[in-house]
Amino acid sequence: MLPRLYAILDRSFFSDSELLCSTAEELAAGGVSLLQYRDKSGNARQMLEQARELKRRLGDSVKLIMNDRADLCLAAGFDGVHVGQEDLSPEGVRKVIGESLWLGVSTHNSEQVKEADKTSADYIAIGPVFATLSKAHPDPVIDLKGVREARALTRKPLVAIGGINRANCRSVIEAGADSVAVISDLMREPRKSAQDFLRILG
Ligand code: TZP
Ligand code: MG
Repeated sequence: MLPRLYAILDRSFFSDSELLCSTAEELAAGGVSLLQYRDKSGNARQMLEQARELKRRLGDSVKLIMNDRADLCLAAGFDGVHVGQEDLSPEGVRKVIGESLWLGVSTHNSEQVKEADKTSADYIAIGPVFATLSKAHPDPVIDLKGVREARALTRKPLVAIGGINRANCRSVIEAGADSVAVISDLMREPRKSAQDFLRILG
């Protein structure tokens, strides 16, 4: 089962590796147990270095998911991969990572949810639920209605993403999501914000 809170560390929020890793440690101290590493602009070598550092500092206390890159997931000893609609297909990722590591797939509408439901994905992400500044060229917002529709289309664990904060996260779970993925509302005071989310999501 997925934890209620799925934290995403986006490289673009950090000036250096130390800050990224210490933020990850603060999130873990605040109760985060599932964390995605996301770097949309870095080169593969630097990403691997940073991912290994994260793994070294967090150990097995937090499940680590690599955005986009199955190869870097394996090389860094992560627990899974998260892919979007323009990355390797779920079947392609499975060939690389095998049966046991986690695979998550991003979707943005009902059609994509139905497709993802037929794959071996361990969870399906849906969004953006609300407006977000953390993603370049986001798909149209789906609102809580989109979360409800997605819920009706799959029995796989459902992660909602996009513009989710402490004020609206409860409504997203009530709309049928199992978990909320969050970038920006965890960045200011990571430990405290994680604690807040986990308390609110109970
Ligand atoms: N995919 C859909 S919205 C989004 C991603 C990666 C960004 C979510 O970031 P935030 O800051 O929690 O809105
Ligand atoms: Mg992607």
